[in-house]
Amino acid sequence: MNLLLLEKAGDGLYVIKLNRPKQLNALSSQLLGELDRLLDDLQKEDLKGLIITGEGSRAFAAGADIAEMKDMTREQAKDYSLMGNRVFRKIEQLPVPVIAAVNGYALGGGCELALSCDLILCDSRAVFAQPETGLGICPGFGGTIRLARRIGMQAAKEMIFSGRQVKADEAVRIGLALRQYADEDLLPAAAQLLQIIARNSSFAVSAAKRSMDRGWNMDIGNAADLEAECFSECFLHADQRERMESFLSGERRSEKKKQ
Ligand code: CO8
Repeated sequence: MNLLLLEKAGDGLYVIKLNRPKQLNALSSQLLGELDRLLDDLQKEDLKGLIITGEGSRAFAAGADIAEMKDMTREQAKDYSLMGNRVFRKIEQLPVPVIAAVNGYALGGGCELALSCDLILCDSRAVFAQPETGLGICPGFGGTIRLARRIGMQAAKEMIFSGRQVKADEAVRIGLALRQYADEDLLPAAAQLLQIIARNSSFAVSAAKRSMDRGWNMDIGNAADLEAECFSECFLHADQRERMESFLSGERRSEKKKQ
């Protein structure tokens, strides 16, 4: 069985669906391997944006595969953690916007997968949690790193120490998810957002992503230097001149008024 499904959501816009619905899309090492290869393949295409979601009506992903993990040695557990971290880092570093469309459970590794995406949109069934400590482990696919960056250290510690489930309304309130949609509206809304972003210069969006992500952990001085780099690189691209010329000629303003 193919553990991933790939669909198009527009020109250069793709949807990856995790496809193990009977296991609530648990992230087996086989699934992670397929995801790793698919991300490489997509980067050879004219990739402009990506949505990651879960197949079926119950889960985005209910975590790493517990059946696979149960009898692991320390070395195997480390390899599994490193593999998940490498794939999620690849998602995070894609030079295009990535949206997690969380449809149902996003638990453990599922929540960590969503956190590696730029934006998290969810439906009304969404449930986020880091239940690992209840299983005798700590998060191992980036949760101890990215959750605090998204919602703050104290709220992240509460989620990770307690394993408490956070439902859609609360997830939006605490900034874990950006917005909540009716179940059937989630994927169209994610696709529409990518289409809106794709009207802008993909080079400029990528420069902004790079500056924001890399600058996050820098002091303000170094982050400002990095921003100047990213900003000035935009002037090497034809988009900048074309778009500014078109603005000044009035073309762009009349186009915007029509939208
Ligand atoms: N792994 C493997 N199988 C799973 C998982 C999972 N994470 N989650 C669900 N399944 C399977 C169930 O075993 C069941 O299979 P079967 O039908 O063959 O018995 C099927 O999916 C349906 O699940 P349930 O019968 O349990 O469905 P319920 O509606 O009763 O419950 C829940 C749904 C609440 C989502 C429940 O399935 C659950 O609690 N799942 C586990 C959630 C969890 O603890 N996730 C965290 C896992 S640990 C993790 O993600 C660590 C990440 C870092 C790893 C680092 C590498 C070392």
